[in-house]
Amino acid sequence: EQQLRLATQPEADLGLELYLQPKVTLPAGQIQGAEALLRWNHPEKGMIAPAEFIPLAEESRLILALDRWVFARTCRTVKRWRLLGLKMPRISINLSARHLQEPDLVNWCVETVMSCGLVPGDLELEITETAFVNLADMVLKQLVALRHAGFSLALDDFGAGYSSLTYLCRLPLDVVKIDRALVADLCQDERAAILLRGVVQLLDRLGFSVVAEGVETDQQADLLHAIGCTTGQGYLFYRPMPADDFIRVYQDYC
Ligand code: G
Ligand code: G
Ligand code: MN
Ligand code: NA
Repeated sequence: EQQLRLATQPEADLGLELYLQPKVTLPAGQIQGAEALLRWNHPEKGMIAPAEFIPLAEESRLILALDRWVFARTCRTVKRWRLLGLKMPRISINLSARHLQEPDLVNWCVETVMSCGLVPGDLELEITETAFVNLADMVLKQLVALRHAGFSLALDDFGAGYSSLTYLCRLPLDVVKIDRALVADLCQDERAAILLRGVVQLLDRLGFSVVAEGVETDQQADLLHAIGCTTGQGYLFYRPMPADDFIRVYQDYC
């Protein structure tokens, strides 16, 4: 618990770094937002991607500390940019499923945001659908409370793994992010394109904003646009970059 508290101090030097990856309009590529992604700069092994340590951290309460570090660091970074008079888009932050079991989650998020002079509407929270496998009352209550507090909520990695269409009606969501596996299949396979077109139309009719993840080729961007998906994220446009690089790219561009 002591370590957990220490690690949530955004200035604690743990070798963690905040990276941001822009989300863009399709097919033009105008920056609309950005996702906060953790990087671990290990003293010997160099930069370690979260795919290598997030799954381990998720086995314990360590993930809470890591996510809270990202959350707090993002708030402080946005505060600093505001003080400098810089423009910025809405930033999204990943929250692991475990948070939804933490009774103080909503208060902690609201207090952290407010302590930096921000409002919850400045942020979006991305939650992976594995969080809802057991759709406990607690989980639903916390999502409702987060949204009521003003956070925008995104369902991450939709369409792969444990997806259930019932989540779309039962959860208070603003955004659905289409898993990169569906995007990867898009140009390979006629049936995959038909599937994705239907999914995008469905999400649109239900009133969600739709973001396609893992856009890597012009062909994918064009096809996504053609089937009605107007926001994307992926290496074709920008890789995740240090927060300071992001704000420079964004200012140049405004
Ligand atoms: O950045 P990269 O593609 O390596 O990320 C791999 C995985 O780690 C992705 O599924 C991403 O959602 C997850 N991830 C990255 N940063 C965070 C974070 O701050 N919190 C959580 N919970 N997951 C993260
Ligand atoms: O699961 P989540 O959406 O949070 O995953 C985000 C991760 O996906 C980031 O850590 C980023 O490194 C990775 N990512 C971003 N764009 C692409 C892409 O175009 N292709 C692939 N394979 N991974 C990507
Ligand atoms: Mn995400
Ligand atoms: Na994802």
